[in-house]
Amino acid sequence: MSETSEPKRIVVTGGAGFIGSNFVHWVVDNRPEVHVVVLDKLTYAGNLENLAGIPEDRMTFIHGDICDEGLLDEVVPGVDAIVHFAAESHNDNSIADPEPFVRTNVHGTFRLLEACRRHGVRFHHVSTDEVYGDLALDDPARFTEETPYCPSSPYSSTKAASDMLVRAWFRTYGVKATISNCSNNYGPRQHVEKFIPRQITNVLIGSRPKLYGDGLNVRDWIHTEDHSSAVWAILTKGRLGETYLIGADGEKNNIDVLHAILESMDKGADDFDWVRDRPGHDRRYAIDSSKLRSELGWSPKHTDFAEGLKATIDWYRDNPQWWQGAKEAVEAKYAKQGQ
Ligand code: NAD
Ligand code: TDX
Repeated sequence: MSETSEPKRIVVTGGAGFIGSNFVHWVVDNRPEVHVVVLDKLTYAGNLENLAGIPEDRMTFIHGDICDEGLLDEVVPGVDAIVHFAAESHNDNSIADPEPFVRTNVHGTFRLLEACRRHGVRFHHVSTDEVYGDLALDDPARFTEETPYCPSSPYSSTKAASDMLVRAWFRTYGVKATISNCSNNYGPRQHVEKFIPRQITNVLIGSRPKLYGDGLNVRDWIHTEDHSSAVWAILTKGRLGETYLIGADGEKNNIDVLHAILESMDKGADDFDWVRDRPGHDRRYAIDSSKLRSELGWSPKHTDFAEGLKATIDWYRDNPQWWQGAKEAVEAKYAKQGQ
């Protein structure tokens, strides 16, 4: 069973956040026949500036909560699909205060699935590779769609729970759903709480970058634009009920990424601080995306990480007004946690 038709009107939840807004720009730039309805609560992570420049006739913005059943009954009828990015997304926040994660990531996804069931709407769920737990540094294995779920943090456990709801709503109620689990994204408009933007902006304000633990944890980096094209491929060509892993063969340890940032910004290799490790810190993520590549013919465009990182550094350097307002509060929160 597959859904090969191109949707004409889609709801993008979390479309004012990092990956959601990059997806909205991608759709507006690449699919001229599609109208996007962004539904976003504008939490600390949502920013209307992320959608600046999008023509009014291509996008409608709705300020609201995915947990609001009444609102969903107004927004969902008549659309062809929901692409669900909205979430509480930061592991460190989930360790400090897990409740909003359970609310938005689990209950919010439940509300959206129920709305899709009532109104017969196609659903694509954007999830993370963190649902699979972690791999050892010396393990040659990578995650596949068959890897058992084993989440470590409050964040990843709520994402795992939401994936399970999607599978059950497909099997039991026939909701037309797909799931994607993607690795770590980088690119413009990522919140300064996350690793790469935090280190870039620390250098820009004259502070020292902060590395957790021994710095050897590995993340599998993908440019957010490649995540967007993969989500579109799954939405339009993916088999219903299936999960697709999204990754671009970008495994790197944190200290190597930090050294690349320091070098690009004319700093010395030791110009950073070691800080307290994250409790339960996952060691390594690695994605085998062969199913997505062979079945749907997808491949990433941004295969040169050093080049993508330089462009990301330039974006933060050129757009200080975008991040300066959030920076102080984020660093005050980290300082309290010894990070
Ligand atoms: P983000 O934190 O930058 O953005 C989240 C957006 O969701 C914000 O605009 C926020 O206002 C909105 N939102 C939060 N709660 C809401 C609610 N109750 N109702 C409506 N809107 C709400 O997150 P991101 O990094 O862009 O991640 C987007 C999605 O991609 C998430 O589902 C995340 O789990 C997934 N993901 C992220 C990564 C990554 O590297 N960042 C990797 C794989 C998957
Ligand atoms: O200051 C820091 N220093 C540091 O060493 C921060 C903020 C992070 N780190 C480390 C922790 C991780 O090993 O860098 C790595 C990346 O950290 P994050 O940017 O917080 O990402 P991660 O926890 O890997 O999760 C991200 O990828 C998967 C996203 O935030 C999730 O939403 C996504 O699901």
